[in-house]
Amino acid sequence: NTPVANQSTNKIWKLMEKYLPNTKEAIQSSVVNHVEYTLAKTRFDFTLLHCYQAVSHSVRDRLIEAFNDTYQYFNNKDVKYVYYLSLEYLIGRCLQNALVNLELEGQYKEAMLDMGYNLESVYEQEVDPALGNGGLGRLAACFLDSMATLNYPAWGYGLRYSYGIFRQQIKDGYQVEVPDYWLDRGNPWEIERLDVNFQIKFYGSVTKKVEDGKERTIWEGSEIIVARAYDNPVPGYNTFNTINLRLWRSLPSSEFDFKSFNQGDYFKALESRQRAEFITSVLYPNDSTYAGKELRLKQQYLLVSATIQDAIRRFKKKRKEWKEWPKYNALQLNDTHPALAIVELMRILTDIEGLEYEEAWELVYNSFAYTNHTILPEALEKWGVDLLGNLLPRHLEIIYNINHIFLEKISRKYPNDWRKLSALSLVEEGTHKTIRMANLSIVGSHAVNGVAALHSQLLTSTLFKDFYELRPTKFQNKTNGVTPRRWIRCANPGLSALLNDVVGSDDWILDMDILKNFQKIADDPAIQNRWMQVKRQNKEKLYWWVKERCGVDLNIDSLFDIQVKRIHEYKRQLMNILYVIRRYLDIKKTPAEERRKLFVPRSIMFGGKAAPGYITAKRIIRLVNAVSQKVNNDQEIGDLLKVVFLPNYNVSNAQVIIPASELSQHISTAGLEASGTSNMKFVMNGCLIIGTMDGANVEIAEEVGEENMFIFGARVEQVEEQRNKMRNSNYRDYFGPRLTEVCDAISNDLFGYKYDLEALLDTIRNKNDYYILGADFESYCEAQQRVDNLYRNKSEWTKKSILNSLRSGKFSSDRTIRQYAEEIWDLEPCEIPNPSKSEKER
Ligand code: GPW
Repeated sequence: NTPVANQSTNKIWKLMEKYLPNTKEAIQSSVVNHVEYTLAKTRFDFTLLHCYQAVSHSVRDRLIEAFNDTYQYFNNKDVKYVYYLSLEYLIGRCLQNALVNLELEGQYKEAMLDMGYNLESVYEQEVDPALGNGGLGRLAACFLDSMATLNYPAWGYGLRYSYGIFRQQIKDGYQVEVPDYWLDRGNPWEIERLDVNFQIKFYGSVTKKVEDGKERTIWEGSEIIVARAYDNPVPGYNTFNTINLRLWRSLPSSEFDFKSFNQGDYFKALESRQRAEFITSVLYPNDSTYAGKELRLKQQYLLVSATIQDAIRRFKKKRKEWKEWPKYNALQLNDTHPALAIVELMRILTDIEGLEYEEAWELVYNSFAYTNHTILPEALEKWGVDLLGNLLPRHLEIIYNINHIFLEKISRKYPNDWRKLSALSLVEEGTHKTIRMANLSIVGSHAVNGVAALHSQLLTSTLFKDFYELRPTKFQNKTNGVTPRRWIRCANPGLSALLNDVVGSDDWILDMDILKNFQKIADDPAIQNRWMQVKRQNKEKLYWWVKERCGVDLNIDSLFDIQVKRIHEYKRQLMNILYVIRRYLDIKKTPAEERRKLFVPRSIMFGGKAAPGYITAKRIIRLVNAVSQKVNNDQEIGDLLKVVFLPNYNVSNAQVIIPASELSQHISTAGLEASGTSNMKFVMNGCLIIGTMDGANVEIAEEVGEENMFIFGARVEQVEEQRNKMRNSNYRDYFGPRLTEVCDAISNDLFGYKYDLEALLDTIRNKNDYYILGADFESYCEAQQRVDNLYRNKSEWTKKSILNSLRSGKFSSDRTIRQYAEEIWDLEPCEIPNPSKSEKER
């Protein structure tokens, strides 16, 4: 770690103070340099892919300048850091986002065009890094963008999976999962840190030793691997701040090797090296479902242990006392997946640093905070004590210890209240004893939050009620948000230009709330026209996307009606497709000459991945494709109704799909969608929502006005009542004739695939219809009728579209991150000076 030469005199440091200029010539020369010296390409084998790689490297150079300066500045200013811990980051493509945030897109466009390349087709060469499942991972990515933009001293920490979420193909109407080896063309954005490695231990045994009258605990792991850092710069918008997303990759440890090699079994030793590398190989493809696999626990611990070691190393360099830890560090848990961080910090502070238990707990408690993202019981992590105790024996001991001290306090406060005690306990007793990771996260954190007002309210009144009563001030709400940089500025350049003209500047990108001042434009016919033009251009883009990938010719003038999200029973894609069938049957029953009067032409699109083991979700995809096949090939129907399944929904596809949509569906059973975040993206892009009063839809309704949405269905308070009704009646009476007829059509094999589809229908006919599709169906159909009626009035529709967009300011992740910083992290922004200004100007 000693520099090779005197820092103040060595010429290398002086030379490095120069920055890359932003002129066309400088950009071109940097790109050309990378073509020649980084890629070693000649004119004879130079493809668009190589062009993308050279451009990315040239942008990366700039990111590195900013990134190094940022952390050096943070360090000099002795700031507090927030560490955002997440097992998932769905960052999406980087090139355009980086150029937009560095405010260089125009210059690069020009520089590339001048060399004969269209920047947009260069963008299309990039793989979409998909190191996440859905909303939770995408939220983490939006948060990084906002943390960088708002100049917060932050670090993102995660895992560098070799395989992200699988690529979805549709074969014969079924989902097929293809491994996503996203690194096969290299990754120009990351910086491999060969010198940032931490040892990670697994298994082994715990012993106690007495040293100078003090008991010491020693955990000796029997499997040792290494976590290596890969840094991914995250540029802020309109600032020189660039923060780091540090992703860990597992590697074999050389120390461990010597032992095995010396035992003489060469191949066995190599095998164990490969096992080490395997840990960060693949992202678990479950969304909102706990699988309980040991490999997943290893992933979680690797992230947690490497991150805590890194944070401690950084803190120690400051030479502060341990009691100052919470003053300098905030750690945010993105759900319970990284909850072991609480235990790992306790372990290091007590076993290694020698702090007293109470002292250590104080530091842990005051630095950690936990975000809950669901109340679905199947998503709540509960690790078996057998598995946890085997893999991390010392951590299990510490958990028992935390629990013991916690429950003693509880029983003093509520003597003999056994119900309370067992509800609050970190340990769930039973034939299979487990550790409740949510309870651990709550007990170890000074702040716990839900992700939308309704969700946070449900947490304190149901799932975490007993904890809430114990310490009501610990519980908060932080309504989710999304970044307008990626979701408007990058994804919808037409709308961005229009908003620039309306506002007279691009200030809205940093302050979405100012859009509210321009609501009067919603009635202006000239603006309405331009608004419709923008939407039409976006629809054209999606039209070609669909034609190429699905072979379906959509009518661009039809209503683009879209539901894209992970396939889940609670999200009720099934209700959507059952309504599509209802519409199909109704059209068929109507005399041909009256059809156009009664039905607005619609293109109904579905997209989303099903977890590979989630049979019902896969059957929903099968049903959508069966209906699509039947309806799209029915000559009588023509363009009145088209149904498409959009394959491989991911971030880059979302950037095409969302700006093109006119109606989007957010129709979960009330109470079950914690927030939803695509609802916010759709609203920003001037799309109307058909939805239930669930998650953030409730707050969207508050902001944009219920009259500008299509709200339907049971409210949270009514759901249980509806379930009870269902339990006591035959589905035929309960469904009503319209839904019954739809189910019968499927049963009568109108769409084929009877075996799969009957089983699917049974989830609502004979299994108590937990998600109350039957109860909500009629109200859903009525809302759909309101959609048709409004769409006939283009001007009214457009007015509502404009108002949705202009009133969506609350849902910028900038608002969310400011609230986290002020109300949980106690974190101040720290903006680095503009390096293009001379020393004196600063
Ligand atoms: F189960 N969410 C998700 F809570 O995408 F952990 N994956 C998950 O595994 C979980 C939640 C978990 C989603 C919620 O379903 C969605 O409502 C929310 O908007 C999003 O997280 C971000 O908060």
